[in-house]
Amino acid sequence: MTRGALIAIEGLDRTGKSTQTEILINTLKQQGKPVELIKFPDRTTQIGQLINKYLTDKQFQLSDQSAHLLFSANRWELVEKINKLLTQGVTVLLDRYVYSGVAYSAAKGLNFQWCLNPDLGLPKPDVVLFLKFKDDGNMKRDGFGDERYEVDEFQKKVKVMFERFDGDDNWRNLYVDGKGIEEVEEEVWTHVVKYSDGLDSDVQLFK
Ligand code: FDM
Ligand code: MG
Repeated sequence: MTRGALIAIEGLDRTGKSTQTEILINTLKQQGKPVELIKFPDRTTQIGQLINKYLTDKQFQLSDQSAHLLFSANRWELVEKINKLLTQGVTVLLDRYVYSGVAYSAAKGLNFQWCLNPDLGLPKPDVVLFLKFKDDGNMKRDGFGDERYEVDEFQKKVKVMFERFDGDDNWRNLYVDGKGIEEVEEEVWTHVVKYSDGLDSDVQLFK
């Protein structure tokens, strides 16, 4: 039975993830391929609303560990939905996922493996597109600086943590420096096209 592909788009803030996921969704839809977008954090659930408060209200205090576990819990809230869609042959596009979860928390000084532990058992993406600036170009983009983590020094630490996943066989670096939306879009497609009709293999889990 062919299942849908699980595709994650990752990156620092203001690297174009949401723009590219939206384009990719449209491309797949135009080809008549069933696809669903899931954005993490999903701020609409009960846990998601708490996360939203944490991100937007700097007075709202949570320990780093508690915040981390909420982000993970937010993924576990949606795992049933993700698995069901994949089984139905729907391509699931994730705008941020486990990798953001680990990178942002580990950048605060929490142990990397400790950060990954609560996500063990979640479905592992078939492919991860990591939108990446060679320098700190994301921090110069409009809109940067509004939320809790949008601070230059912190973003640099997050980048280092993201890069610890580089080398995983599903990881694809996609450099966006100086590129227009369409150029990035084409590159995204070259990485995704082979998954666009689904896969016959079982979905892997984080372990
Ligand atoms: N973020 C996102 C985390 O710290 N942990 C997570 O598990 C996830 C999914 O939340 F700064 C951070 C990353 C970002 C913030 O994300 C909100 P969006 O994509 O800007 O909404
Ligand atoms: Mg953001």
